[in-house]
Amino acid sequence: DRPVRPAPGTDQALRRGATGVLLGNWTGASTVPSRTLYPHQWSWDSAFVAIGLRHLSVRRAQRELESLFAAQWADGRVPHIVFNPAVPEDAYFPGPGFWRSSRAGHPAGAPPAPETSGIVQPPVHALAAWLVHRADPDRSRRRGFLARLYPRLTAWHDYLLTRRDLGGGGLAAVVHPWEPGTDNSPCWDRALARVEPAPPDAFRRADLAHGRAADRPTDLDYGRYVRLAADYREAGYDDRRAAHGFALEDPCFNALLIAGEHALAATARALGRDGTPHTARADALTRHLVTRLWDADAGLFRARDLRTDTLVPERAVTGLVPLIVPHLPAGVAAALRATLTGPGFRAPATGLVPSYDLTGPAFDPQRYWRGPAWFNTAWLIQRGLRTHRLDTDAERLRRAVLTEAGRTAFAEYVDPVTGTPRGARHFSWTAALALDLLC
Ligand code: 9WN
Repeated sequence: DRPVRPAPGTDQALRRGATGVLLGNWTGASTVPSRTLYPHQWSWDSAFVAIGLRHLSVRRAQRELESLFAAQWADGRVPHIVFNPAVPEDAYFPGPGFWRSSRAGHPAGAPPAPETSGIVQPPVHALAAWLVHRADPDRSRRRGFLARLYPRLTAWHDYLLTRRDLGGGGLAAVVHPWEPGTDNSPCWDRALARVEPAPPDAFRRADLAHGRAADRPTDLDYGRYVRLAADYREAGYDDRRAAHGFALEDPCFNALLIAGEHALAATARALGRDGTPHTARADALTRHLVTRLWDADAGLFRARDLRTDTLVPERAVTGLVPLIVPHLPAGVAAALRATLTGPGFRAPATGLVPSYDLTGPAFDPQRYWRGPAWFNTAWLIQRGLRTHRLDTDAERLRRAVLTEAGRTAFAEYVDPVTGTPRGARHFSWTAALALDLLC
């Protein structure tokens, strides 16, 4: 007898589809974001994946985070890519031969193995570890999951709060457009315009073998990404020595750090330790976030360019993600909600949140982080709406994530105007976060 297939469009079919994606993208120790476009382990992808995976296998979700932190550097940084040695060098650019992390003598202290990149991604990990623990606290305790991860998570946040406080204002800075995870967002255009691009014949892109050129960053973008990464590499990835031609404070990155400190406070308490140092750090970070990045007139947070010490004028979804911060000053959450439901960020075709202001001058419905709607930011914003008891809005967004994830075969991103799926399909965090919202 053939098993009865769940009707397409039902929650059961979605659960089955999401499970299939996560099983298919599992490599034995971690999950690739996409079998074709991204054949290694990515830092914030792994955190989002663990959040979904905990509903299928708590053990795998723990492994996902543990394998990432096994590649942590001595200075505390968690690299944005951990390379799979079984994958050929030319399958992804820039690969291990570009980053050369294991080369001896880095003051930053990269591990001898595995090979990794030298930059970071947003700190979603402490939140993910806490949610994975909560899925099965007994099993977590038996394996010493939190006890083993806690010092590593603390070292990771310490790195961001010390070496990366480049502006001296108490927030963490990103030093490459790949670090905030929103590579070609218009937020980075002005800062990138000051970077001399590497010549086009100095590198070979692998992404265009799998993704449509119109959906991806341009060659000029890549020239600048390569220049910045090579300069950092030549400075030994040492933040005290590197010139950091690109340095910005991103609201999404710092909001995740705040959520992470709150998760570390809960983690410390679960381990019988004092959580108050983390709560104090979260409160201080929240104050700095509001002082340095809140724009009341625009009704959202903006990135601060540390080279000019000015706020970037572009309005992006990353400015709405601070809704996940629990103790915002009076009026901020309501203002963010108004922006979210206003003409700039309400995408009627999908109900998702575009990555960039629909009415903004640089809006492009297809190209990556310049307009398309992504599922990880939608998941974060729906969580933030719940944090501030905006449950009706949160429920609407939750349903939109589920509908769009299923309709698009777990697309990497979606054209917010037409609903056309873009980028990779069977994308891991889309499946993982849909699964999380089903449970
Ligand atoms: C560079 C893996 C990653 C995501 C990022 C997304 C994209 C990489 C790329 O893919 O970036 O890190 O090659 O474009 O922008 O958020 O983590 O899914």
